[in-house]
Parts: sequence; structure tokens; C-alpha cells
Amino acid sequence: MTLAYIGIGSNLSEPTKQVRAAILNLDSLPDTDLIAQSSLYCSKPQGPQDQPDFVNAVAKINTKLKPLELLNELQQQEKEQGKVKKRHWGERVIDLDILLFADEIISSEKLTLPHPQIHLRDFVLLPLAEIETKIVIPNQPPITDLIKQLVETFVEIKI
Ligand code: ROI
Repeated sequence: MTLAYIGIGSNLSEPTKQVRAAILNLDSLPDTDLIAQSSLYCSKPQGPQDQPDFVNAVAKINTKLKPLELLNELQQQEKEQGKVKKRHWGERVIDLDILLFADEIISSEKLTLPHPQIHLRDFVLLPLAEIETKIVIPNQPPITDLIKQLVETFVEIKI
């Protein structure tokens, strides 16, 4: 079994409902258990500002799946929740990103781990730190330092 962290975001079709449904569904994936979930956070969009605010959260799972198998399952779930790509960095019904997969470092066409934007996004770092205060992100300083060093912030309130 491998510990992994999933970033979840939505800003369409009742985002709070979408995020809650996505978290619950993680526990239904094959060979996968949901271990912990963060609070939900409301955040201003990173990217075009003419889109609704996001709801973000992070979930911790234990899985027997390999990274690409997990990615396929998450992409399937995104489809089932009605994700359609509209524009770059635009609005979406649901986004499910593998943030960390144990301490694996992967750089392939399909998947980059740790998630390449993890250290720049407070809507990922704050919920991650909430459920794993001492998480070590490969090749990064302690998460508390990453949070202090942020130049841009998006999170408005914890729901
Ligand atoms: N902005 C916020 N606040 N939250 C997200 O989850 C999010 N996801 C994205 C883009 C469009 C880059 N902006 C975001 O994919």
C-alpha cells in the first residue's frame, strides 16, 4: 500500500457538492482507502478572473494502484462528474490531481510527481498542511516555509 495525496478543486455546478462527492468516491476506487480529508477552502481563481471562486480540498489515500493506474481512475472519475475542458486555466466541474505519491519523483508525458505547481498554490498547501503538518515534499523546504514564502495567495476562507 502507498500513501498518496489528492488535490481536489471545483468552481462549477455547486462546487461544494462536487468536492464532497469526489472525496467520497476516492474510498470507492479499486484497492484504495480514504484515510483523511481536509476542510473545504474557498479560493479566488488562479488564472482568468472572470470565473467563479473555487472550492478546494486535499484527501489522503492508501492505495495498491500504481501511479498511472491511479491517474486513470481519477480521470475516469472526472469524466463521470462531467468535466469538460473549456479553456486554459479556466472553470471546471472537478479537478483531481495527484499531488504526492509516497516520495516518488516522476517526470513523464502523462504524469509529473510531485505535482509541479504544489509549492506555489496556497489552495493546495493549506489543506495539505492541515491534514499532514509535517509532510515532506521531495526537493522542497518544510511546508511551513513554503506557506510563508508564497508571493501570491488565493484562499479566502475555510468553509
Ligand atoms: N484556482 C483555484 N483557486 N483553485 C483551483 O483548484 C484551481 N485550479 C486550476 C486553475 C484554473 C489553474 N486555477 C485554480 O486548475
